[in-house]
Amino acid sequence: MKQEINTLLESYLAELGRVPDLSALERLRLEVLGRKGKLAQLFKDLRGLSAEERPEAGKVLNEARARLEGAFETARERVTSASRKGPAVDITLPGRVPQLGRLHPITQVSTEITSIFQRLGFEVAEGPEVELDYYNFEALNIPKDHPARDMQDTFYISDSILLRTHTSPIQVRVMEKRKPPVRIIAPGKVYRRDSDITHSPMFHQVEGLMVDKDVSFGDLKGILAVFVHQMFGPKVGLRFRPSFFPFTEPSAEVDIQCVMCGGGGCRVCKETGWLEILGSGMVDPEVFKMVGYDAHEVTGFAFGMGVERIAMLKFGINDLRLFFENDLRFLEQF
Ligand code: 2U9
Repeated sequence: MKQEINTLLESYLAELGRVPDLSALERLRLEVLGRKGKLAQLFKDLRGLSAEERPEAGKVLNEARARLEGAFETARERVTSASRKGPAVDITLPGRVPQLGRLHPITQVSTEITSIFQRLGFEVAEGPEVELDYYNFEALNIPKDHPARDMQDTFYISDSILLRTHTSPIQVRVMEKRKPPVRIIAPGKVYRRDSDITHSPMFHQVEGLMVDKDVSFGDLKGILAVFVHQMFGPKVGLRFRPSFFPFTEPSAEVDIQCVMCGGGGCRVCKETGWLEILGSGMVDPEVFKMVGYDAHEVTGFAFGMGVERIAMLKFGINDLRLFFENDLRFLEQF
């Protein structure tokens, strides 16, 4: 029997050295150490031995079981650490390209507009989005009964505090603090109680202001023509159309030749050949009076534009809501 035990031990130790994975190992374990396995059978066979042979055979069998159990443990460690290493790396696979973030198209256009004016000597100015009624309306010659002040259009926080409806209060605050000459560009978010396909309750504006001795309507026309040509291309035509704003006099709206049809007339320009892109004018003397400037000493021009509108025209986008949905399929195109 001793011979039989040693042969079995040798053959299983050899197999354990080769076993490839956990399931083969388990099969082997049941075969030899299981309740109905080969060792269990040998333990049963001990009963058939004589009283002299049994102790010696029992000792050999116990030693064989201990060695096999140890060998199983070693084999288990070997196959589990091999499987943890995983398959070999395939160095021919293309690398993973990390997703790059980018600026929102509205930020890109706002920055582009601002940079054009910075190159023309304008300095960027900022101010609070939660404003006093005084800076948003009163100082801009918008009287108490003006329709722009209507609760319908403005988000009021209290009687005298509101969300700014334009970035103009930035210019008022700068003029209050500084003496002329002033040449500033004021980008930022503004808020109006409006929401449909062409209006969003929050949108972006860029406004500009230049105040000095002898600033003329000609200066306004020259600066805005440079802006239009840098923004939309040197061949795009522009025109100034008379308009009215409480804070400028005279006032003018600026149209450019339709970016879709080139001026021939299409659905986008409602067959006129022209698209309105901004409002402008000479700063009203009443506004200068409010900030303590002498309207006999200085003159100035101001202008304002909606960034979403400029971006829609520049990129040929027909639905304002696309800017606010944050759909990557849209945003990734810019
Ligand atoms: C001061 C004095 C004058 C800013 C101006 C406009 C004309 C204008 C609109 C364009 C489209 C707003 O986004 S929009 O709806 N803006 O037409 N804005 S002049 O005039 C100022 C500003 C500040 C102290």
